[in-house]
Amino acid sequence: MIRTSFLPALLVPAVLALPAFAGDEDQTALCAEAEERYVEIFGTASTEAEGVTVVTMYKYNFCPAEITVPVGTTVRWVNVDKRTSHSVLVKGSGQPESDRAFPEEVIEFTFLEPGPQDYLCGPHWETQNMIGMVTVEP
Ligand SMILES: [Cu+2]
Repeated sequence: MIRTSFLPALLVPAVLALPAFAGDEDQTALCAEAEERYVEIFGTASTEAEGVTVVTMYKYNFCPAEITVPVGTTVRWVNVDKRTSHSVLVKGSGQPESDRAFPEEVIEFTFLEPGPQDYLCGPHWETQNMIGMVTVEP
């Protein structure tokens, strides 16, 4: 009963928002593809990686592009592309850009400072807008 009464309220904003978020729809499909690649390579879902939060790098995107994690979390970026290499530069960290991760390779970074942390892929942020954000909660 409660569920049905909430349904109209949820539906209306979703329908209204649809044109503005067409890009997000593409992103969702792309990230689903990235996850399929991940499972092909590693044989498990990315959410099953132990002790880390996985973000895939695929077709010039980070998937998901925005995550929220508790302080002390290690993020593991996994390149599930077939050819392209990517890097990670966490802008506010004072750390240099990572080495390139080639297909099936990973980059890890542990977030010790709370707050929003922008990061980017060195070779592709400017031309392909390959950027992401980790919100670190205290
Ligand atoms: Cu890249």
